[in-house]
Amino acid sequence: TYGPASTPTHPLATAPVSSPAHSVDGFVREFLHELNTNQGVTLSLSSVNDQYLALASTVKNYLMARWLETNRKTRDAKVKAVGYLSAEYLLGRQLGNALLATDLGEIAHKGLELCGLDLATLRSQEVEPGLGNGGLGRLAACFIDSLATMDVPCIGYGIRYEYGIFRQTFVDGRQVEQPDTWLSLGSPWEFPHPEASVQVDFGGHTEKYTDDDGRERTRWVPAWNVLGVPYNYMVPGYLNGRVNTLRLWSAQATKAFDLGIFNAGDYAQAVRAQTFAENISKVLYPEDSTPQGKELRLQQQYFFVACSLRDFINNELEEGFDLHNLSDRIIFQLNDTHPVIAVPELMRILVDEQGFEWDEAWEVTKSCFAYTCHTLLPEALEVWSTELLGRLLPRHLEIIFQINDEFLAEVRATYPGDEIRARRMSMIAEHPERGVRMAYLATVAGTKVNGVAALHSQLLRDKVLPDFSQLWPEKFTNVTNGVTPRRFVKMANPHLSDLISDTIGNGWVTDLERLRELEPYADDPEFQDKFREIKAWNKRRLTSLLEARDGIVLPDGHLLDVMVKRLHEYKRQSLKLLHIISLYEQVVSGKIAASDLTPRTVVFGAKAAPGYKMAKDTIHLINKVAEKVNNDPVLEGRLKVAFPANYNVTLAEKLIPAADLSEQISLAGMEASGTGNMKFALNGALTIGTDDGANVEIRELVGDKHFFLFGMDEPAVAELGAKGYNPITYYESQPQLRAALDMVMNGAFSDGDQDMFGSVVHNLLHQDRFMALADFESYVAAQAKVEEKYADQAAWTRSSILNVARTGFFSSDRSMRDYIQRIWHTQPMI
Ligand code: GP0
Repeated sequence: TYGPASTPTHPLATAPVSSPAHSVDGFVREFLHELNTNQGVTLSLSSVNDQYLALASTVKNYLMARWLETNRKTRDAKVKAVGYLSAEYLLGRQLGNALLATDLGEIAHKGLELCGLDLATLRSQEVEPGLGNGGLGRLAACFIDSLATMDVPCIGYGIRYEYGIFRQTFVDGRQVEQPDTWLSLGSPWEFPHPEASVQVDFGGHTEKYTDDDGRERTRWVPAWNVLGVPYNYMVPGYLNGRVNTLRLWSAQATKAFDLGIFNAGDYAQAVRAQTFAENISKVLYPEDSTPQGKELRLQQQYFFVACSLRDFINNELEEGFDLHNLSDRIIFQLNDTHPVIAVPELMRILVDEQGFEWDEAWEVTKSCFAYTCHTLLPEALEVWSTELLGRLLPRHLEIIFQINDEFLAEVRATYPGDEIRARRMSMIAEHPERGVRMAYLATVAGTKVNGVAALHSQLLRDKVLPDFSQLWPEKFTNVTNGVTPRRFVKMANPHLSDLISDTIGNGWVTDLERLRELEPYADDPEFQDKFREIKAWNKRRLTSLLEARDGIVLPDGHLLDVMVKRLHEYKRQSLKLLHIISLYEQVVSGKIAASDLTPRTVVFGAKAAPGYKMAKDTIHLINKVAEKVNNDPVLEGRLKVAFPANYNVTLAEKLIPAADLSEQISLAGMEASGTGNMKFALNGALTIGTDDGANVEIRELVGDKHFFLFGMDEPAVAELGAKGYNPITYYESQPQLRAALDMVMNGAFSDGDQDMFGSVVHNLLHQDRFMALADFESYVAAQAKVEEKYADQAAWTRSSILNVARTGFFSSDRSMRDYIQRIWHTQPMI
């Protein structure tokens, strides 16, 4: 326990903490003070990193009083809070967001200028905390931003990975991963609290015993343990004085790490073994949508969840709360199945430690969790082998078995004689090995289960969890994802933000539906001109960045066509690539003149999971196509392919505002939601996309005329799948497609080597699980419509403005409102 050490007696100790003066002068004073006392340098001798660290501390000092006040206020109000449990938070850089939240941007700029320093230079010194893979982790970051801005008490719980998502480099066009050493130059945004560490147990066995009241009880006798050290991060609301907390856990060895070895007296071996414990929070698993079933991963999951529950419950007990009413105090939102082991953990705490009866504990547990599913891909649904689970967490496996037994009894009572159904619904899968279906456990335990876009939630009910939605229809709901307008419009697109604010006022930043008020300006030539000028400025900004960052030169005046997201077959980067190859092939073979092409630059950004061969081969092929296309004079500079390495949040903030065309081309029924799609539309890019995920809702909102729809819809995909899909028939019947694939096969992009991309082509021709070939014709036709529209700049700009005006729905503030109303039943503090 780590309560206050003493009751404060000095009057200053209870006086409100004050912030530095909100003025250029106050800022400079604070900054220099930080530089001197924290970095231990004078301005004249300081490095850029010193200056950045001092700047970060300065901004933190402005937030500190609000953070302390928020904590006090929330503690006193005794309201229900949200505990967001997520294995990933893809935060992006902190400094810009903190400046925005405190309205210190201008002041910092001027103050640093007076010191002879450039704010932009210091900002680019920050290494972003890449503690997530992609959409799922970035969503968590948007959500905690929105909750703080909406004055909702929330604590985000996660893992402080020492190495975040790998840094991607290209060697001869192939992806090579480098470790992400994001902590190496200092970590000014975190506050470690070793005194508040908690112990987490693993392994061992369970035993039965009779307690003093003569009750049969179970106890877990673990074999080893680690310490979880909390690191707190500030999560500032936008200009509202609220600062919530993100608490990330770091694993540290305990003094008695392996009880067995210590007892055997082998001191050296025991100390060596301790470093093993610290591996738990060492590195983020870089697989997106494809769990590896690795033991260390399960350790990570249990580690952060056990720390978080312990942390929250200890606080409750210290405040004298009755755990029977835990759901009046907290709702734990499970961000996918990664934290689902929290369910048996809470049961274990209540039953084994707090002496609850099983049924009593289950009532509490059932009301404290809700589950968000982020996928439809069967291979993305986590199943932990009972062998592994039982070895690592023997007591939890017992608890899961008991939850399952009672659940199946309920199923059998509801559907007497339907044993097939009971087996289908069991949390325990029997094949290919015995394992726990974490999504089923989450569904049974959660008060609510939600998908992340309307179509996804529908398919979740109908295809992934049909038996469950039949049994408990009211349990299922949808919350369409959203993105924070602070980071992705206000910060990322400053000139557009100014134009919007000049036109309709400031309110849109926290009430994004107000962008609707821009609609009347879509036809206004003067507004259109300004809007186009801003897009051009964003393109110039991107051009200088890519030149400095990657040595990539973007041509002027091109349509900027952007596809940025994880490399995954279902997202179909290969379809985009086939389009590029096809354009190139038509020029090379003389079917069209280069001068007939709409000048276009295609930008890719994508990381592949290190062990995902097909994804890595696709990256290789994109780079080889880029090399060829970019250097062939036959194209007269009208087609360019750029693939900057290491796409991350920082690059996204520059890339998205510059884009004209947003590629959202997954096979219908495969992308749960997408969130990049929302960021592009909000920044005025038009979407070319399938009827998938949140694309459906984007199209409905912006209107068909302002969206380039193509491809099969989900029912058509299902029908073709049922009929039997044979990709080779498309190759045989479509000359343009055939020519493009032949070009790859003949070694046009591999210096004549016909094997290099053999597996990619072979896969497309003979398997093509995500039906890229089936949608090729329709995709190419939609791209022709893109070109036609782009030729009419006024029409394009009008559509672009309407995309901004009509996509305010996709603010993560709205998502949070939906969670609050449909799932959490929490209240803002105001
Ligand atoms: C889904 F299953 N997502 C997973 C996963 O393991 N990782 C991940 O990032 C994504 C979906 O693919 C999404 O459609 C969705 O918008 C996002 O989760 C947030 O819900 C891609 O953006």
